[in-house]
Amino acid sequence: MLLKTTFTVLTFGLSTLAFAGPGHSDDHSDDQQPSFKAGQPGMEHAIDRIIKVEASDQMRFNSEDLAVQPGETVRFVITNSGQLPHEFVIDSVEGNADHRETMMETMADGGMMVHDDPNAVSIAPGETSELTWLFTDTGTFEAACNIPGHYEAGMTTEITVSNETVAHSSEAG
Ligand SMILES: [Cu+2]
Repeated sequence: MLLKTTFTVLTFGLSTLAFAGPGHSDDHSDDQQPSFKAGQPGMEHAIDRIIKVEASDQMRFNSEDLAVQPGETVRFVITNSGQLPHEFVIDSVEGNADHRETMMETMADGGMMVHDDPNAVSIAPGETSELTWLFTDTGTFEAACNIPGHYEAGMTTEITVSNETVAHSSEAG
C-alpha cells in the first residue's frame, strides 16, 4: 500500500479569503513585513502541528514527511545530534542559494555569519532550536543548512505545500 490515508481537512477557505479583499490590487506592497516566498513567521497560538527534525553530521535532516497545507502553522523542533553547528532555513530553492552566497561573502571578509532572519534558526551541537512558520502559498520549498559545504553534501529537505485533498474518492458522499 503506497498511498497513505489522508484525512480531508477543512481549511475554512483560508486561501480564498486571503484573495477576497475589495479591489484586486496588483502591487504587492506589504511594507509592514519582509516577505518570504515560503510564508511568514508563525504565531505561537496558531500552531497546528509540531514536526521534529534531526540535524546530523551526516549532513542530513531526518524528519517525517514534510508535506503541509497552505494556512498551516508548523513548529519545527530541530535537534542537532552532531558535533558541528547546523542551521535550518526555510525558503525557496533560489532564496537559499542567495543565503549561501551571502554567507560565503561574509566569511570571506572574515566575518561570522549569524542568521537572525525570521525564517532561519541556528542549532549548536547537542542543542535543540525551534522555528515556527506559517505556510501561506502552495509550492515546493526547502529547508536547508547553508553553512559552507553542508547543503552541497545533501543537507536539504523538500517542503511541499499543497491543498492535498483526497482526489481519488470516486464516489463523493
Ligand atoms: Cu549543517
